[in-house]
Amino acid sequence: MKIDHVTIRQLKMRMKSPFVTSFGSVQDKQFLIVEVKDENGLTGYGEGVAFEVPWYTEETMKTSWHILEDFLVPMVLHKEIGHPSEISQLFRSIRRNNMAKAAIETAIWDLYAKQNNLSLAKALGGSRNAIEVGISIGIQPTISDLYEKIDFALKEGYKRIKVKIKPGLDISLIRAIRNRYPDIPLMADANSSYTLEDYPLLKELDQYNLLMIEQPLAADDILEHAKLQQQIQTPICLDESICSYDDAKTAIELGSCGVINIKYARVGGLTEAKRIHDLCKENNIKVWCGGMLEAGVGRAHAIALTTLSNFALPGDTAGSKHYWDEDIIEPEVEVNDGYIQIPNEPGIGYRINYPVLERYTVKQNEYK
Ligand code: OSB
Ligand code: MG
Repeated sequence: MKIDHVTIRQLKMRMKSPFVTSFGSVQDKQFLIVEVKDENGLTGYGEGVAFEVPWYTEETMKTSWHILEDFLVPMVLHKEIGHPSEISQLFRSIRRNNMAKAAIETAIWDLYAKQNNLSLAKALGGSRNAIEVGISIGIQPTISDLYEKIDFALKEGYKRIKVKIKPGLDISLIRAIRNRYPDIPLMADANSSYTLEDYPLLKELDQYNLLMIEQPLAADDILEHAKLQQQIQTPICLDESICSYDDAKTAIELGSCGVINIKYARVGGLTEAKRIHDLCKENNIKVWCGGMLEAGVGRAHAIALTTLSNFALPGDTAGSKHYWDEDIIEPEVEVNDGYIQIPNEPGIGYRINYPVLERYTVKQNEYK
């Protein structure tokens, strides 16, 4: 295939409520939408999910724009591309910048699937017709706000609840949740806010029957997570630490985790995400699909990825209306009784809602 035309758009969309973690808060979300167009005018879309502030990984929305414009777009524009699975190799001379890479790699996957009249899920080798989803609830102003959010999520049918913890808001929070909801599938995400010295506290969490604890230690650590995992029963799930297939291999060999949260954007695209999925499958490591507070395009890619067989645990890909008053796709992503139905239409399977896309676009550039 050949890409004749690329458009990068910067969007600014207000989330229904601020999402708060141990490191910061997002409400006015800025992100990128990349459109690739072939010689027949067929288009594919990807989302650049890096935040404005580099609190989660080192990338930001602005670094993504720079890396796309100055390096990645020129590497694919007017070049003969055999298959989208070759793109990550093509980008290997550019170090890291995985979210920038994923923004255009996923767009090329969408375009490829459309050219071949296949759903993206099928093109990736997925087989499910529906996926089970959970929900991630950010840090709330008060415990009663948190209860309200959990009650609502359970009523909507979400299959597991994830809450954020941080030093000072951990044991007492989890104890309170467990007292009120003794049996719900529950997990906690620390977003790298502890150190190995907090071991006694993390050990104490073992009594609360958590499905897992996500990313307790540093974002770039794999070794100390292995030391911690030896001493606690609750499975560790790695998120920030796993940026590539090689990271996943290291973590598995060291015994750093029992579970991996796969985000295609954190690892540079769908091809690398699938490789990590396959590696985990061979090694009996469970995986689930994480989220980056995506708008519809990024969400659609996550949903397609989740149809692969080893995504055995519910992910964080909640429905559009959990985040947005209006999403940039139609139909919006809908969750019924904790399930999302996989669309059969070619590509990501959701159409772009152009009036909405344009309303939220604050900057745009074309490359041809
Ligand atoms: O750590 O998984 C995380 C949101 C932004 C950045 C990092 C994380 C999250 C979430 C929410 O937990 C995921 C979502 O609902 O998209
Ligand atoms: Mg996380």
